[in-house]
Amino acid sequence: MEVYLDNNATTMVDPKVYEAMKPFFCDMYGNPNSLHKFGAGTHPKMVEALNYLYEGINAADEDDIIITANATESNNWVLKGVWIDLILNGNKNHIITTEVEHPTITATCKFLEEQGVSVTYLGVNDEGTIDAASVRDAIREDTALVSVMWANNETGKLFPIKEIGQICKENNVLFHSDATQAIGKVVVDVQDTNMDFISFSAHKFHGPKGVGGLFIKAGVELTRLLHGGEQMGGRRAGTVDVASMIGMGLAMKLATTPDAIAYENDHVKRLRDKLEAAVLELPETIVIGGKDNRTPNTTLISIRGVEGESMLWDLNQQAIGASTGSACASEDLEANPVMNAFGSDSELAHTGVRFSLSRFNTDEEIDFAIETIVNAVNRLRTISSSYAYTPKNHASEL
Ligand code: 7TS
Repeated sequence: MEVYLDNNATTMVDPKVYEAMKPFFCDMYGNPNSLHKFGAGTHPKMVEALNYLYEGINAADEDDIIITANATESNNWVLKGVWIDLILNGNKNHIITTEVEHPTITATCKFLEEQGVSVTYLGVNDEGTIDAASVRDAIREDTALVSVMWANNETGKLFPIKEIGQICKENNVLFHSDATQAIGKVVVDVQDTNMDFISFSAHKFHGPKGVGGLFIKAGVELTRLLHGGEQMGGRRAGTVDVASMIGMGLAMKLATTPDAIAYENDHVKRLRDKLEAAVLELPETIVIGGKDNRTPNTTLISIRGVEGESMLWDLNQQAIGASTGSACASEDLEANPVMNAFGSDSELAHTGVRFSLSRFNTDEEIDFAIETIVNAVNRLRTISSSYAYTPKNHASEL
């Protein structure tokens, strides 16, 4: 049996999405900007896809949703666009974000700091989230943008987006949320939360890789970063990947209906909780950030005495895929920055394993995963105890 529990890294394309994309490779392959039937013939399906995207996040008709390459591009665009518009060409110089954003936010902020922008990185509390009031306290006269993720990719923790949206509105500051890990897991409503921008990536909700979106509220300026074409209403140049856009649209529809969200909170959450409860029966195991207020599919568990990477190795031997942190960062064995942000000791930071489920996981898979995890922990703990390993000694060596 193969068990895929790394859905926060990426998801399987829903077979229905794959079917919907197929005609646009070898049959309806025209450039959508061409006037002939090969090109313009794609428009009805593209419009349908766009409508699904609008409905999925409750955008208003006048708002914009720009098709991008992924959340990486959308996040970079918002930060660099705001820098150009309000900092280089305006009188602002400050951005507020959190310490636990995905590197597509934090690394871009570091780049902007090198350009002279002042950035406040809000720390998280014991539960791995921030208090909305800390945003209010950090806002200054020259604050251009607040960027706070909707849900954390490592812990699944949800942020107080609605309250932060209200605070930003009251203070006349632009508000962006990286909703990459929230779409399809919880309700993402851009109107209810006073959002100016949100970013998302199709492959996190059973769509194809290499396509994403940026929601821009009606009337909000954002300098274009890609010049040389009038696609996307002139906001982003480049021939649109028709198949991917259509795939993303259907994936959004399938992931965001009330039934789909209910299924996440019922089936997916039940499986996650079952897995988590079984692992927590092992001594010295904890859920990083605690169990409250999370996306239904994610758990980040620390198993004391078991190095995360060793655990993954054992799991992989049994064809179980999980991760220790962002797949993008897993080639280096640096302690996970999100865990460091919790102020966790370095041992804890090296022992986290992330299991992220999807609607395609089954009870049988989870039972097999539980059995394999328990065996792996017992094996790895036996090995580490033969080295007279104690967490304290280990910490002082680092
Ligand atoms: N934002 C968040 C919150 C993410 O989790 C990721 C990917 C991205 C942005 C970037 O998405 P992309 O489609 O542009 O690559 N996160 C992860 C992860 O947690 N493990 O692997 C990739």
